[in-house]
Amino acid sequence: MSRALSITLLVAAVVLSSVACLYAANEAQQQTKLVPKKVSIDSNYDGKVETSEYYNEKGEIVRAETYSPKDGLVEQVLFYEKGRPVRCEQDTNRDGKTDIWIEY
Ligand SMILES: [Ca+2]
Repeated sequence: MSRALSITLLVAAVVLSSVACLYAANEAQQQTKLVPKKVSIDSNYDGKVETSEYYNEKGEIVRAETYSPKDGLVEQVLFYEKGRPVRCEQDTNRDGKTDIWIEY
């Protein structure tokens, strides 16, 4: 194998591996952009959602709603900032209006 051919093959290998790394890095970057906006949870497997969680574009949870198992109305909303709970609002008498506010 001539020296020129060896150098050409070496350069080609370096270029191909660089392209493969760039492609993998780009793909990983795109995967990190896939974050849920809403997650609905049926924790007791009865086919009805008890909790819905909402997320911002960074993938941080911003709100979680809990529904009454009797009528499906929202009975509690938990608000988050930077992934931590900061406030909770509860509707204990099912009139659709908050009657308990909790700050954390
Ligand atoms: Ca359920």
